[in-house]
Amino acid sequence: MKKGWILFTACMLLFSSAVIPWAAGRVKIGFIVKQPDESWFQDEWKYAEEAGREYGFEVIKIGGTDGERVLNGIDNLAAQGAGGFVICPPDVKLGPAIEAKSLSTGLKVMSVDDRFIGPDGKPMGSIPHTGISAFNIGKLAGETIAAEARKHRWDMGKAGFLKMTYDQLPTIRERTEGATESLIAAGLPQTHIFESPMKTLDIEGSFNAAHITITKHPDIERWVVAGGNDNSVLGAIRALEGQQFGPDKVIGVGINGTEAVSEFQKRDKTAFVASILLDARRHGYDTAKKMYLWIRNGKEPEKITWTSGTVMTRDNYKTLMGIH
Ligand code: FCA
Repeated sequence: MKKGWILFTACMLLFSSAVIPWAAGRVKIGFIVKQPDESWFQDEWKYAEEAGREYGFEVIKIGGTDGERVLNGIDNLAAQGAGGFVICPPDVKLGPAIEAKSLSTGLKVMSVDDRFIGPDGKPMGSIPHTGISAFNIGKLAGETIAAEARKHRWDMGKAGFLKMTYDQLPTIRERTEGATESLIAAGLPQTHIFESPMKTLDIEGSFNAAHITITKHPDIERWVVAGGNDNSVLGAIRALEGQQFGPDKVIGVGINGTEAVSEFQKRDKTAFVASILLDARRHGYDTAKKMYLWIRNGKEPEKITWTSGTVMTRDNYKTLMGIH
């Protein structure tokens, strides 16, 4: 009889750890990001780990810089007994493949920042997502540029707009479109919108794209710069500096805030006057916590969460970022 019980208990233990990985111990979740070297994503990881410490789950961080790394990463998560993962994909078109992989491995999936696109070209409503209100945040970036231009009595009718685009990613396209709307409303002529498509969404991609545009338009004496995130604007500002356009001739406003801090810490002001600070905590801590509760209690997260942003400048960044 006793032997029977031991056998039964052993079987139950084996069964539970094979079928419901978390039953074996602490819940594990994956947090996969497309650009692990960008401070925005390091912040998301940091906040996800904070949630993990508070709720007692483990966060497995994975740099998913391309499709292969993402799919292998998901297999690894399954092998390690994770119950699900939060992901900012390297390409939104990978959505269906990632969903299929999560189904075959039995892992739950939520997206953050960049929303999956389905085979029909539309956002995949089946996957819970946390993203930013991209168009409005872009508009706010444009309005911040316009306010700065007014402060210095610029004639917007003469300024050129370095529109740092990355249209393959809808959240970025919406941001640059939002900024354009505000700048037009502030008097920028349509003919002064100079699209500068970035090949990669980083400082180098921005630098290269801006360099081409600046060289093509030697007649422009003052530039305004907006893009999808801080790095998209920072590269362009560096390219302008290289062509003798300093802060008296350029106004740039980024988005994220995380990459803006080092710019504000420089002793001399640069043309990077502000950034729209996004809520990295909600994107990292909240998503990780939601994934944990989904695995632990079966509480499925709401399908969509949009977050907002705050204008951050040299004057208020210490307060907003909690820097002393
Ligand atoms: C995208 C951008 C990031 C960040 C995030 C909220 O993923 O690439 O820099 O802005 O949206």
